[in-house]
Formats: sequence, structure tokens, C-alpha cells
Amino acid sequence: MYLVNPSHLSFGVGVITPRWLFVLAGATPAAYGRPQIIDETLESFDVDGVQAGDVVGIGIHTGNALRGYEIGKAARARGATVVFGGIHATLYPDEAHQLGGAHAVVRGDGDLVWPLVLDHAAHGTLQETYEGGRVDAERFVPARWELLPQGRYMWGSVQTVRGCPKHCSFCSVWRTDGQKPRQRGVDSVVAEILELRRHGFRFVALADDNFYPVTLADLAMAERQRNEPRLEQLRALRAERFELMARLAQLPSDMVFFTQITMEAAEDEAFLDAMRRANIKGALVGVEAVTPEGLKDVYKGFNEVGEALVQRLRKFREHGVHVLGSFIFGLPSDRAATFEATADVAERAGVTFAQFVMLTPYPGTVDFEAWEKRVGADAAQVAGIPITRHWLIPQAQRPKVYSPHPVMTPNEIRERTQGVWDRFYSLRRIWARSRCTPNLRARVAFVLISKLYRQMYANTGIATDSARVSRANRWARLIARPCRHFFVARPLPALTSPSSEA
Ligand code: B12
Ligand code: SF4
Repeated sequence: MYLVNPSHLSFGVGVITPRWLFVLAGATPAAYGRPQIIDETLESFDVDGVQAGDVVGIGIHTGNALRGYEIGKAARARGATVVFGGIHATLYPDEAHQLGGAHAVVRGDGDLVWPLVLDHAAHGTLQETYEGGRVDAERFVPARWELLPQGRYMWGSVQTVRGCPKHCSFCSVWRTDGQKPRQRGVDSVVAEILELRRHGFRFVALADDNFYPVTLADLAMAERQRNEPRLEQLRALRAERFELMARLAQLPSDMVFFTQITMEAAEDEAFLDAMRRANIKGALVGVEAVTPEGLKDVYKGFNEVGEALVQRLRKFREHGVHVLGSFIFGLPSDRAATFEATADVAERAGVTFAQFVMLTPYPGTVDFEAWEKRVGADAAQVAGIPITRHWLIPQAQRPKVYSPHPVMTPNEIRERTQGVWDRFYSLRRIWARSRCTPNLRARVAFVLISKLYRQMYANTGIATDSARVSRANRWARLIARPCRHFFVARPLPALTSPSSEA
């Protein structure tokens, strides 16, 4: 049995372990043997090894769906049973059948339904579609980390909460994973982290949608409404967050965690302090826009702008949590001046890393639906494919900007975005930011990692020039391997769990 994470680019070394591979491996009954785990971000999959009777499970998000379909068709042609899953297959199950050679598609979470799919595949009773639904947090299947290939990744990944109560217009999480946070029990989270540390991982990404699912405003609202059951539920969720952080604080002190969180967390100094004690040293914060109009564009009114925004982001840093600020360009209210203004905010707020992404309508989002309706049957085509199915356009020809902007051309948005990446990741600025590290070795690591981040995420995604893309890809391959050494630690095979009472 194969589990395949498709990618059209391979870097030899991966930054974060794609968690679904190891979770589905965990959900695979022992009777089916040891699953072959293939992550194409490391190297591409040689489908010639697939034989008739094999099962090939392919997990796709929108960005890698096309490569996933190539693999699916090739595996089916070799006689394998092909099963698709993941967010994109959940949204477009028919597409996986029509274009990816799927025998079956799993929608939603695979944790509980996967053994049934394998059973049906073995008995020749496979259905076209399976509804995996939204599995309750206490039934999440832990990842099988003993299947990790040796020496290939920098960060492990463990999910502590799935779903997000917000409703940002560019994001599909609240619609596919739900607005009710499904928070995993502390013991099972800690058990997985310990296992990763035993294998020598001291950097762990908490693959969460929103690590701060209960805000002070949520509590106040429930109190005002005298909604006791809701208040109790919110307090329990919040208490469990603190309990998790207290347990993380007892793990080996060289551990480093990173999560994704809304900037609302800056309202709660006790929470930030608990994060610091837990060694949650960094968090991706969705800043998205620095103007009120921009925030309105993305339904993110709970974010701040102006000086309040700078202060909120600084607050994380003051409490020992580094911020990876995530910004979106190409919003209808953006103007030429927005790019520099955003770069200024990123600098003034002291964010340690930043990503500047161009607005992309992802299926399953409010933005996508409105856009699809707006352009309708008149959608422009590239390589014979309407841009409302942009993921089916060959990677090199995919447009970088999808909606006509009221005042800027697509090229202007792309170039200005690239300009902001260039500015933020100039050697001079990276070196200045690297002052946050404790010694020269860490400073050098910081510089290399900043450059790696820029090559992996920016150049390959924004550049239209294929020479630039392959140069960036070569660069990333070259620096990824030495970078990994900064992340690994001595394995601690005998590490035991800190007691929950302690
Ligand atoms: C952590 C995370 C990241 C991390 C780490 C990625 C990694 N290497 O693991 C980082 C920050 C790097 C990242 C980057 C990006 N991400 Co991201 N990420 C996530 C997040 C929050 C969790 C992913 C995770 O580990 N989940 C835990 C696993 C167990 O769940 P799962 O992957 O959904 O798998 C389950 C099911 O889907 C199913 N399943 C999955 N595959 C298969 C296969 C088979 C055969 C079967 C049967 C079932 C099955 O079973 C699994 C177990 O239940 C998700 C949101 C989410 N809640 O999933 C977004 C998400 C996947 N990311 C998203 C996006 C857009 C991105 C970026 C494009 C952002 C950007 N603009 O740069 C990049 C793309 C990177 C890339 N090239 O892959 C979107 C994808 C939307 C879409 N339609 O494709 C999501 C859904 C978030 C969102 N805002 O909507 N991401
Ligand atoms: S806060 Fe983050 S995870 Fe939640 S809906 Fe908005 S973008 Fe998605």
C-alpha cells in the first residue's frame, strides 16, 4: 500500500512533515502491512514500482491536485486501486474520478473511514465516495512516527486543534473543518511530541488552524447573554489550552514549538506567558491587511490596523513569541502605496519572518464562490482551462492574479509583491533581524533559514520567469540540507512522559 503526497517540486529535504501521511498510516490496520510513505516534496514518485493489486492513497490540496491526478492515472493504468482524499478531493470528488483515475474518494477526515475503505478494496466492494465527516477530537488517530524516513525533515507536526470559530473570506477551514474547535486531549498530544523527541525532533509545528480558539470577547459575550452552557464550554476549552501549555513546559527545554494563531491572543498576557513557558517560540499570525478597508475585504474585522496593529504584534515578541506575519496582496482596496506601507508595518512591528501572498481564490471559500459566480461562463481560459479551475492549468502557465483589480494590472501586483519580499529578505535586513538569536551559530542559521524560506515560498510561487523559478529551486535544494542540521537534536530514546500531576 502506498500513501503519496504529490508535489511538482522536490527539494530533497522537507521543512515540515506532511501530517496526513503518518495519520493515515496510523489508521491502516496491521493486516495490510507497512504502508510505503512517499512525499514528493522530497523526491518524485516512481510509479513504475506500483503493481496490480496495490492500493495507492493520494492526498491532495488545491495546489498539488494536478500532480496528484497524474499519479492517480498512472497508478490506475498499472492495475492499482486508487483512492483520493484531502481537502481538494473533499470539495471536488468528481474531478478526482474524472481526471485522477480514482476508484474511490474519501471526503472529510480519513481517520475512521480508512480501514473500511481498505476492507472494501480487499473484498472488491469499493464505493465511489466515502464520507469521513468531522471526527471528534478524542477519536483523532495519532501519527505513526516510526515510519518517518531518517534525516529528511526539519520539523515534526502535531495537530492540537482542528476547526476555527472565525469566518475569513479567503479561508476554507471554517467551512470544511467547522467553526467548532475540535481540541485534542492533552495526553495524546504530549505522547506524540515525546515520540518525535525520541526520534531527535526538537522542532515541532503545531498544525493547528487557530491555537487561540476562545477569546476574552467570546467569554464576555457568553456572560452578557447569561448563556451558562456556552460559558462552561468556552472556559473548559480555555482551561485545556493552559493545561496543554503547562505540560509542554515540562518537556525537554530544548524543544521549540510553532503554531498558527489570531492576533487576538495578544489581548491575553497570561496566555502569551504560558506560550513562552511552553516553548511555543513562534506563531504564524494572519495579519492579511494593514488598512481597515483591506480587513473589510477579507471579513477580518477582529484584526487591528495602524499603531494598534503594531502594538499587538509587538506584544507577542515582548512575551517571547516570534511572529511569522502573513500578509495578502491584491485585495480590491489595495493601492500602489499599500505595498510599502505593509513592508513598513512588518518592520515596525518587529515580525521575525513574513510571507506576502497574492490573493488566490481557493475553492470552498466565500471569495471563491463570489468570484466564480461573477466571472461565470465568461471566465478567461488558459491552456483551454477556465481560470475558475486554475489548479488544472499546468503549473508554469498558472496566472498569478485571478480577479481584475480596480486600479492595478496583474503584473504590477506581482512585481510589487516581489519587491516587498526582496525588501524584507534583503541580506542587510535579515542580518539585523538575526540579532534576536543567542550566538553566532544561531545567527548564521537564521540567515540561511530566512533565505531558504524566501526561495521555497516566494520565488517559486510569484516568478513568471522559468529561469528564475528553476534557479530558486536549485538554491533551495542546495541550502535545505545544511539547514536541516540546525534543527536536529540528539535522539532521546529513553525519554518518558512528565506526569500530568507534576
Ligand atoms: C499546518 C498547515 C500548513 C503548514 C504545514 C504544511 C505541511 N507540510 O504539513 C504550512 C504553514 C507550511 C502550510 C502551508 C500552506 N498551506 Co496549509 N495548512 C495547514 C493546516 C492548518 C493543517 C494541515 C495538517 O497537518 N492537518 C492535519 C492532517 C491530519 O489533516 P489533513 O491534512 O486535512 O488530512 C486529513 C483529511 O484531509 C484526510 N486525508 C488527507 N489526505 C488523504 C488521503 C487519503 C487517501 C485519504 C483517504 C484521506 C486523506 O484524512 C486526514 C486525516 O483525517 C491546514 C488546515 C487543516 N485544518 O488541515 C492548512 C491548509 C491545508 N493549508 C492551506 C494552504 C492554502 C496553504 C498554502 C498554499 C498557504 C500559502 N498561501 O502559502 C501553503 C502551501 C504549502 C504547500 N505547498 O503545500 C489550505 C488549503 C486550501 C486548499 N483548498 O487547498 C488549508 C486547508 C488552510 C486554509 N486556510 O484553507 N500549511
Ligand atoms: S482565523 Fe485563520 S483559520 Fe480561522 S477562518 Fe480566519 S484564516 Fe481561517
